Amino acid sequence: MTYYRSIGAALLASAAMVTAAAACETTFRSSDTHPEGYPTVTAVEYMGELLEERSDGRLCIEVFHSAQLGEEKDTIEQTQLGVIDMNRVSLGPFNNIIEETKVFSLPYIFRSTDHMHNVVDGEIGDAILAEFENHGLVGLAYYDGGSRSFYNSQKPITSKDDIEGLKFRVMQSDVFVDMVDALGGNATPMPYGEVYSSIQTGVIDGAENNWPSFESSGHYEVAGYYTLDQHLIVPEVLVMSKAAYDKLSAEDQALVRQAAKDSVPVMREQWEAREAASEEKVRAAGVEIVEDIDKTPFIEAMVPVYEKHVTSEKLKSLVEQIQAVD
Ligand code: GTR
Repeated sequence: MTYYRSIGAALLASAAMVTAAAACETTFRSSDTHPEGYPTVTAVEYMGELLEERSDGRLCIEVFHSAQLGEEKDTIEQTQLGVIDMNRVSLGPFNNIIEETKVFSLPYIFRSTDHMHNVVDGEIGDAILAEFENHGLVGLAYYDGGSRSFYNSQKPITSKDDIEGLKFRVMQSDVFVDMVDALGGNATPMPYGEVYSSIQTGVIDGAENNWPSFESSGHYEVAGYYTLDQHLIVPEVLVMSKAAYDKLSAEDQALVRQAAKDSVPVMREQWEAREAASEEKVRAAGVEIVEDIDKTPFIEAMVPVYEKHVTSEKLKSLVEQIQAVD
């Protein structure tokens, strides 16, 4: 009896799912490198729920997590081409494509997460999002990416000098290559998915990332030293292919933009919780954490990076505007 009842319930549930799916006139395929349950993934899923509800079931989003659609650099190209509809990525891999995004990827440009929020939630944030439209993309929203710090398999980094000679993976952006070089290390740009095995086999000594990525990628299993130098606070960004966006009516475009914006506070809340949970897990695993490092030599070493990348009047003015925000 119970058996038949549960089969009946399961059939009903799947019938309901088929009906809901059938009602979606358009399902946007959205890419993410992170696994199920990671705050960037759940935020876009939440956005999908809002969109479906507000469009009476016409517009849906399917999130392909865990890099199912590819690594970030490739999925960005595919989103520009319209092969992928939506993409949640770090702003870093856009640096070599959209110059203006560099200003949010400069080491120590943001004083804190609050400072970053004040910048991206204001006019400067909107201006950078608008730049995506010149590159086949529509910038929808910024998500949190915490602060990134160095980890490695060799030794605790207790001062800038300890970085000398260490080989670090960075995201595919010249800004980050120059950042590591300026600190005396060797930078290797590499897709995220290759980092674990590259540390394990000694191709690189380490990488840099925030607590949730350090934890969810399992990098902490092969890199037992984490130094909280917090050199980067790079926001994450949610973009849509302009090809997909342009097919929508003005009303639906507004629905998409609003649902994306409304997912931001939810994402921020989940991010905070995940940061704490990931930190706890990494600490419990016995990773050696250097917390009270003197950041001044790190900050001073970044002068040539700014000089090399902030060259146009436009970028110089953006940097000044960011620094002037509270
Ligand atoms: C994470 C970020 C990802 C990806 C990754 C990386 O913090 O959320 O989008 O950029 O870092 O280092 O490649």
